[in-house]
Amino acid sequence: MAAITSVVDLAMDGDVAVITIDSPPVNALSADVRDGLDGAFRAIAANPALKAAVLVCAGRTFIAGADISEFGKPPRGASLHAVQDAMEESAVPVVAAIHGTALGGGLEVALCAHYRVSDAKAKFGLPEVKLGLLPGAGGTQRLPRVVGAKKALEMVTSGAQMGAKDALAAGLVDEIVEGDLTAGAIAFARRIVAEGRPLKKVRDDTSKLGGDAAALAPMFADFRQSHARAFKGFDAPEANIKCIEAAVALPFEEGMKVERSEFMKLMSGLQATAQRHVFFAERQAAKIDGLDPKTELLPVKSVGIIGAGTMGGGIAMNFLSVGIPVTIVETKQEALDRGVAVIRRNYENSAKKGRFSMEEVEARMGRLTPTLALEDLKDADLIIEAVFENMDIKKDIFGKLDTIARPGAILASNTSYLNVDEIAASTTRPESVVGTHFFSPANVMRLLEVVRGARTSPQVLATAMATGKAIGKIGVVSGVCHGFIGNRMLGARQEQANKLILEGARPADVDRVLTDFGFPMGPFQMADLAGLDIGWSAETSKGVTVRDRLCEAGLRGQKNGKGFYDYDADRNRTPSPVAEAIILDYAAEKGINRRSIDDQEILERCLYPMVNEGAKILDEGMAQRASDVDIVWINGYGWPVYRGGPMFWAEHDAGRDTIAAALERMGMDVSPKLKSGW
Ligand code: TC6
Repeated sequence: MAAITSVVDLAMDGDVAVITIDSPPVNALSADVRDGLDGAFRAIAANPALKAAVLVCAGRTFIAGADISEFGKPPRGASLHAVQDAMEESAVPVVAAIHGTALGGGLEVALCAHYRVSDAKAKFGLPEVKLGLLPGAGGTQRLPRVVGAKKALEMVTSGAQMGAKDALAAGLVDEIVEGDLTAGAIAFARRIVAEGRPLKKVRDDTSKLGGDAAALAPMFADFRQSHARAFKGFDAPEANIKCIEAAVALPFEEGMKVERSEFMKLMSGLQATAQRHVFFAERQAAKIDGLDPKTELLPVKSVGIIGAGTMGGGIAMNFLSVGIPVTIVETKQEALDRGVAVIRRNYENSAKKGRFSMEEVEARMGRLTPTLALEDLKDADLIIEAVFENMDIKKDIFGKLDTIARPGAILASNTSYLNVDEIAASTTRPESVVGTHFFSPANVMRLLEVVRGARTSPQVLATAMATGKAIGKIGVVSGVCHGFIGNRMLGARQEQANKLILEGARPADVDRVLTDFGFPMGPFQMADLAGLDIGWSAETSKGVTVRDRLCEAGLRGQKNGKGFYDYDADRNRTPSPVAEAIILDYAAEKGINRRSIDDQEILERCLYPMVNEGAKILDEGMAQRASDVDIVWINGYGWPVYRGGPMFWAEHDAGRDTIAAALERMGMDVSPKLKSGW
């Protein structure tokens, strides 16, 4: 084998050249890889004895894309387009041999090979849209020429991956290789040479596009319309659509020009920077300060859950879905039955939507053991308490668990606000206690705040994070403080939202400003959805808050069709005149002078204090890093991903200084880190 660069080798198998990329972790197209490929194709072109070339990757995957860490930096090394041209123009057939995931630039390179083979587990996709980009290495022009404009449109705007079987059916791969991939690819190359098959260039074949521009115009129009809501606020999907339209309407080279110009626009925009930040922030969140990455994990082969309500049931589903048995405990049979029925119904609904089979529903339900006896948790590896948010109840449960749970079991609380150290102190084993704060619906939402108590052991913390990953969550470590990272910041926003509606803004104005910003819903829509009477009861109501008054007037939110909004049978909402009258009366009673409040003030007053709270969380070391705060808000509270999270937004968009100055004008106590940076 001859090393072309430290990460690319060129070897000869008789008259077949084998190029191997070995650039861990994911063989991304770094400058070194591009230089290596450039050198390899030059060497191949200069060797007249060769009959074919195979491109293969070592390690866990084929090229997983451009090297994202190079984006936004000065260009270095051979250009990807030049490498692709050399490959496509090669005088001998080039076969790409694909395993793992051929993503982004990786798939775009493979599309310049004359043939593609893969193993049966390989996956193919153009996920650039998730980075606020489009496949800028010919992907928008070549993919539709292979799988058709419609399928390509779906793939580039969703970033969804295609499995090997579908790829074979679509013509994206020519053969699925059983056994050793490199050997299979070499044999395939020899076969096409022997059969005298042509040098297929994807760029030259328009037969699979599915029609010309006029014929496909209605398809594009429908696609835009049916995805308008999902794409709202994002720049990249529309740019991707335009490029696929260009692939249909224009000759290849012209289409490439459109791709280039749309790519450059996206690349220089803030959204791509924000989405790239989120990509790395997600991976960074898994790293725990001060913890040896080799910390041995505890086994989590069985889980106990206390509470079969909305949270407990949703949490249970996460484990059942990945094959981990769950024992779920309630105090009353009716509540237990109700909880189990909800889990079953959720699974059945998914099965009806075709996500999995009815047998799978039974398999998942078969892993669930409902019980009224806390003692049944004695063998569980991990026990998660998900009961009413009340310290005395939680302490009582943890005291009992201390006597029941096996030594070494992890005792977790799903508390969303309470002091995990105080809960831990009700046991004789605080090192085994950790917070695992799930977000509702717990089977859907990706965020998991893992709350590190003062005495939580490194093993327990590492296992909680790893368990989160195993059930498909993004774990973020938080210290112990009221509301942890997410709810503590939400509190700062809610306080302002509540003041704004008394000072003159309408609930619908506050909601509109925040949904225009990119949140899926505003604070008052959220309150209505959650139920205005959470934690409220007629017996104890003191009538001191607007919310008390709304509840006293029978407004409960979406559940009874009356809240800050009135809801019709289809859940269409209109601002509630009753709620408005209550707010006006309340403001008058408190002597608040109402005034007109513009959208900018609403935005600033809702978001700046939130950022300030995030910065205070960093001041106190409650979050490990600013990007963790961003991940919490993106995955738990619907902060628009294209704005990168509150701390990214403060740093790169709104401006820390601007925010600090505005907060000072509001008379608020400004975090030192907000002034100095984090
Ligand atoms: C593109 O191609 C544009 C083309 C236009 C050209 C002009 N670059 O996710 P994992 C790192 S855009 C640099 O934990 P997995 C990652 O940060 C790109 N680094 O592993 C992590 O580093 P750490 C289109 C990358 O097995 C490590 O690799 N491609 C890249 O769970 C392991 O990653 C994509 O968007 C990269 N492209 O999943 C694909 N990819 O260990 C992005 C990963 O220091 N990648 N790293 O924290 C993925 O989706 C997944 O990484 C995966 C592997 C499915 C390949």
